[in-house]
Amino acid sequence: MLTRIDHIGIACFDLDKTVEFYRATYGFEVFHSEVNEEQGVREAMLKINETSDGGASYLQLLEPTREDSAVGKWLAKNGEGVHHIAFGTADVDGDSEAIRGKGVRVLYDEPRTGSMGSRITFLHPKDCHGVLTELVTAAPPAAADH
Ligand code: MC0
Repeated sequence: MLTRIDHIGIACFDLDKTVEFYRATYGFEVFHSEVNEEQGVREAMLKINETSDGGASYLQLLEPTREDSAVGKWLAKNGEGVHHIAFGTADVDGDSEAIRGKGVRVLYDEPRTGSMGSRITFLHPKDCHGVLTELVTAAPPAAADH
């Protein structure tokens, strides 16, 4: 069951400048940052609020580490802006299989590693009315390294 907006992914050319915009304009601070080489991104997570399912909602700022990454290709074509939306679930395996059964393309056979040790998968934007959609199961608190 999808229980929250886990994050909104925003593609940017310069992570440090974009982080500073969100800090100076809204007062949002970086909760966590990391490089995900598999996904080809340097990212910063800005926590917006805790949620009633024990999780939280974030803005995820993404700078590509290489031009041929998903975010690098998207930025070259579209410029900066909202890249994807991510829904939180306690069961990314079960929910992605259920959604696959409804005819939506799930991009990974098995969930991969996302921000803060989470397990993630993506749904093809062409099957989701133009929105690249991610499903996230957060790591247990002890495993999340931030
Ligand atoms: C591509 N398309 C999108 C899109 N990216 N539409 C909406 N939102 C996006 N973000 C559209 C293109 O405009 C194009 O439509 C069609 O999809 C094919 O795109 P493409 O440029 O030819 O690129 P592909 O097919 O090579 O790749 C698209 C695909 C890829 C969605 C499969 O980006 C992908 O695998 N994404 C999942 C991984 C990802 O995005 N990682 C970065 C975030 P037209 O009409 O022109 O044909 S990593 C992350 O978020 C992690 C770290 C985390 O949360 O923890």
